[in-house]
Amino acid sequence: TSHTSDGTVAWPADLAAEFRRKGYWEDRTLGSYIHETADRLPEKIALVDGDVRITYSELASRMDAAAERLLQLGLKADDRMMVQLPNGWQFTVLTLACFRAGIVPVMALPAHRKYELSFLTDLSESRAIAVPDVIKDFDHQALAEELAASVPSLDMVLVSGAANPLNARLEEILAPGADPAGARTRLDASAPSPDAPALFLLSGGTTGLPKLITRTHNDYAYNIKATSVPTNVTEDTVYLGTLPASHNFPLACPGILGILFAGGRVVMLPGPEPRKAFAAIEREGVTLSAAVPAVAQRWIEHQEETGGNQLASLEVIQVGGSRLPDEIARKVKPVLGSTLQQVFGMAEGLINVTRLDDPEDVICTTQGRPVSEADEVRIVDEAGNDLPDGVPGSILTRGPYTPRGYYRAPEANARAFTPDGWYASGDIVERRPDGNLIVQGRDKDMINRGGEKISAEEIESLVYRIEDVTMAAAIAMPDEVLGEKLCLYITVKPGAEVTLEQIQTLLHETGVAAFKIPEHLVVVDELPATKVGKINKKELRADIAERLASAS
Ligand code: J2J
Repeated sequence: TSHTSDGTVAWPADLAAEFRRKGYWEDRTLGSYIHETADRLPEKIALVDGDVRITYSELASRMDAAAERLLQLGLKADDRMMVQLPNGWQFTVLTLACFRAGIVPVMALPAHRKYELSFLTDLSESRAIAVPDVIKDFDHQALAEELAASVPSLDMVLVSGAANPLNARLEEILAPGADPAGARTRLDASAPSPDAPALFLLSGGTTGLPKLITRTHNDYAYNIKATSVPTNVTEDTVYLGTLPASHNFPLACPGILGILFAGGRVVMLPGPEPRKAFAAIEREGVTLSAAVPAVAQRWIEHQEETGGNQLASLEVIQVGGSRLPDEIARKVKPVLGSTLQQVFGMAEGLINVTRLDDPEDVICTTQGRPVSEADEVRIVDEAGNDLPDGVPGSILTRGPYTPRGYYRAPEANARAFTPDGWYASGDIVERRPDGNLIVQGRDKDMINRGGEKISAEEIESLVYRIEDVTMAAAIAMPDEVLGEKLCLYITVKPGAEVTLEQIQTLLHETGVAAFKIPEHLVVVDELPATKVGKINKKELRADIAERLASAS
C-alpha cells in the first residue's frame, strides 16, 4: 500500500507557494543538510556517545549505508518504522538513515510499553520496529517480537545490542559503508519528495488516544533552522542531549538535528542525572543543553550542593515542556552561570523562546515569543473573539511549520483545528505588550507530569475496565518536583472496595507507560458536576490541593 498523502492534511496550495517564495521551505530533504555539513567539515566530530566519536564524513557514510541496507531488507520509501531507542548514537544514525531512504520513523518514547506501542504500530501501519535489547530489566526485544506476532503490518524487528537470530542487528545496519560516493548518488536519485512525511511525532494528547503528527521534510527543516537562530547555534556549539531524543524539543528545537545542520557537536546521554550530565559537560565543553523544569531544578540543587566549576562552558540552558516557576528561573544564571532560554513549544509546531539578550524580567517571567516572523498567534475568548494584550485566553496558531491536522484523525482535527487551519493547543496564554507570552494554565484535559503529557481520558477509560468503578476522573495534583502528578478520583459500587494498588497493577499489566500510572487515589461518594453535567475537574483540583496542604 502507498499512504503518502492518505490521512495527512496538507497546507493550502497558495500558502505552500508563499512559504517557498519566502524561503521558509527550501524543497530539500532533511538528509541533504547532513551531507552539506559533511562536505564542509568532514573531519569534525559530529556525534559523541560515551567512547564513540563519529566524524561528519563517517556520519554521512553511516547514514547512507544504513539507508541502503534498510531498503535491501525490503523496506521502501513511505514505509513506517517504530523507533524506540534510548539516547545514543544509534538513535541519531537510524533516524537520519530513515530520512535518506524516505522511511518514516514513528518517534515512540523509551517509557512506552505494549499498550502504547501496539496502538501506535497499528495506527501507523509500521512494517519495522527498532528497539534496544534490555534496559533496566525490561526486555524490549521480547515485546517487539510479541508485537510483530500480533500486528499484521509489522514484520521486521531491529535490535540494538544482543539481537536474537531472527532479528536484524542494528549496529550492523548502522555501520559505515564501503562505497559512500555511490550510495550517495543512488539515494539522491531516489530521494523522497520534500513535501512527503519525514517523521511522525506523538501528540501530548488531549483526547483519549495518542495522535500522530506528520512532519514533512520542508516543514521540519524550517522548524530546525528557525529555532537555531535565537539559540545562536554555530559550528562551535556543543549540545548535550539528555531528554529522550524522540521528543521534538531535544530532537529539533534546535536540538540534535539543529546542531548537526550547523556543524556543531552533539553529545548524547541516556538521562539527565546531574553527576553524569555535569561530567559530560565538563569533558566535552558543552555550550548548550535542554531541560524540563524538574531537571533544571535538580541541576540547580546539585550545583548548590557541590559548588564545582564543571559548568564553565555551558553558555545557554533551554528550559521548557512545562511551566518553569519564576523563582527557579531566577536561580539559573546565578547558580549555573548559564543564560536561561525559556521554551514554550509543541510537537504540533509553534515554538516560542525568550531571546538570549532579553532583559532579565522577560527571561525569568515569560515563555518567550514565536521563533519565526511567519508564526501567526491569536489569543481568543471562548467565543473565538480576539482578546487584547494582558488578558489570558486560548492560544491559536498557524504557520509554515505548524501542520494543519493530525494523521488519520478527522474527529480530533475537527476539535483541535479551526476550519481555516488554526491549531488550538489548549493552553491559556497571556500576551504582553512586548509580544512575549506567559502560559497561565490550560483548558485541555491533560496532566503535565514534569513535561511528560498524560491524557486524562486515556487513563479514565482504562480505569473503567474495573467493574466496581462507577465514575473516574483523572486530574493533576500539585507536586513540588514534577509540577504535577496524576491523581485519580473515583466512585465505586455500593459496598465495593477499590485500591490504588489494584489500579496500578491493572495499568501495569495492561502495558501502560509507568509515567501514566496514577500516584494517588481518592475514593468519594459522589463526584462534583458542572452545570452541564460534566465532572467538575476544577473543583477536584482544588480539593486535592487542599487535602495535600492539610496533610503536610
Ligand atoms: C508551559 N507549558 C508548556 C512551557 C510546553 C519545545 C519545548 C516543549 C515542547 C513540548 C516541544 C511549556 N510552559 N514552557 O515540543 O519543541 C506544554 C503546553 C504545550 C504542550 C506541548 C518543544 N512548553 N508546554 O512540551 O508536544 O501545554 O511539546 O501545549 O510534548 O506542553 O507538549 P509537547
